Amino acid sequence: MKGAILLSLFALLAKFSVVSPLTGRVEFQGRGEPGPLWREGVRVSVCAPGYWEEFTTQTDTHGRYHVWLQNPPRELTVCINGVHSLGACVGGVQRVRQTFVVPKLTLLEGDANGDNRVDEADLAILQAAYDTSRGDPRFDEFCDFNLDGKVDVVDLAILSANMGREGGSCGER
Ligand SMILES: [Ca+2]
Ligand SMILES: [Ca+2]
Repeated sequence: MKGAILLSLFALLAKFSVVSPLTGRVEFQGRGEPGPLWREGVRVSVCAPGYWEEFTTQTDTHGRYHVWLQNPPRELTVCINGVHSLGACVGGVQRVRQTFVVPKLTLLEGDANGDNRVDEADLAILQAAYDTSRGDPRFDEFCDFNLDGKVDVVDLAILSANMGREGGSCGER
């Protein structure tokens, strides 16, 4: 009897709590075709007036990610950050059937210190680790933007291409 009451209580609660999947795909600047290097821990920020959620999740080898939203509004802004990329945002994301499908976003790399800007501070970090490979004491994975295990001219070119850029964001809660 108690169990039956609990079950109907859960059913009632479930009616009031709408859970919607959100899915999307990113591509990583400088990493070539989809593959193992496209798996990365990313931060997914979702916001709208009066709504703010943030998740950490992992992309798959095609850069796809999924999160679940609790009682989301009809329209969302979604921002994605990789480990050393600028935040990439898109607004006006709406539910299609039950799922929010985020258009593909390109993650621009070069933010070695994670402040959502690419500037001289990132260049200084890269310079300190320049011309090293993984295992070298000076090697710094935060400026190995293309994840090839080396900090070299390729990473420098990626950083230079984004010098002065600032990433998008959902802001703080
Ligand atoms: Ca930075
Ligand atoms: Ca590299």
